[in-house]
Amino acid sequence: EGLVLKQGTEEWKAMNNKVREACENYGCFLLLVKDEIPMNLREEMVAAMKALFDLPEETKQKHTSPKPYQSYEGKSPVIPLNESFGIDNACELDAAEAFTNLMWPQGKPSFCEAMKSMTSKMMELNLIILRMILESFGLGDHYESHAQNTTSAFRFMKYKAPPPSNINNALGLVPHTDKNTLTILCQNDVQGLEILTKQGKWVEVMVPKEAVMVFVGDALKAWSNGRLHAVTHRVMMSGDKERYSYALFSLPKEEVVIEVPQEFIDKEHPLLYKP
Ligand code: AKG
Repeated sequence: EGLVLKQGTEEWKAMNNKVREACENYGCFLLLVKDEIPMNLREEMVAAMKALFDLPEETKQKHTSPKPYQSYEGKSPVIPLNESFGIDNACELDAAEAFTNLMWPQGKPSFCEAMKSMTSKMMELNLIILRMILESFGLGDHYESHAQNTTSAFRFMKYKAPPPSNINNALGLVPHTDKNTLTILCQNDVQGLEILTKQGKWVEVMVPKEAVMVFVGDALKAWSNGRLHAVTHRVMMSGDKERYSYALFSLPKEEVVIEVPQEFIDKEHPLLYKP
C-alpha cells in the first residue's frame, strides 16, 4: 500500500527485493492496491463491462482488429464460457471514445471515463512495478528508456458460469504465458485463476477483493536472460456466478528490440535470447 509515497525508502528497497524474488520463483504475485485503485472505480469498471457484454452479439462483433487478441472474441468451441475485447492505447480518451461510439450509437461517456481512469491507474502501477524490478537488480538507470519504449493494451473478459453438467472445473481460459512485459489483472469476486508452479502443479489463486495479480510476461523473461519466470496460467470456472476480469498489458513498442543487459550474462548464465 502507498507505493508511490514509499519510493526511495528502506521499506521500498525491501519491497523491491520481495517483488523480484516472487518474479524469479513464481512469475507472479498479488498486490494489495486499496490506495492505488479505489474500490468504487473497480465497481464502476465491472458495471460498465456488464453493460458492454450485455449488448447484442452483432454489435459486439463490430469490434474487429487485425492485431492478435484485439478483436471481440466469443463463443469459441474450446472455451465457450469466455468472451473478450481488446483495446490498444486504452489510456487515451480517443481510443476509448472510438470504441464506445462503435458499441453505443450515442456514445457512452461513463464507460469511457471508467476505462480511461482505470487504465491510467493500472499503467502507473505497471511502471512502478517495472521500476521496482529494475532497481532490485541494481539497474534502476534502465528505467527511463524502458518506460519510454513501453506501450499498452487492455483487455476485458467475461466468463459465463459453467453449465449444470459441468458445474465444477470447466475450462474458462486455456493455459498460456503472457507474451508481453508485465500484466496487471483485476477481477470481480468470482475466483477461478490458476497458476502452474515450476514443480508442475496447478494451484488455485484466491485473489482478495482489494488486490491485483501481477504476471511476468515472456518479454520481461527474455530481457532478464531467463532469471524472471513467465508463469503459465489458466481460468477454471465453477459455481453459478459470472466472472469478470480485465488486464493491462505493458509491452515494448513495435520498433523496440529487446536486448539483455550485460549484467545478466556470465559463465553461469550464458545468453539465452538473441536481440
Ligand atoms: C489473460 O488475459 O491473459 C488472462 O490470463 C486472464 C485471466 C483472468 O481472466 O483472470
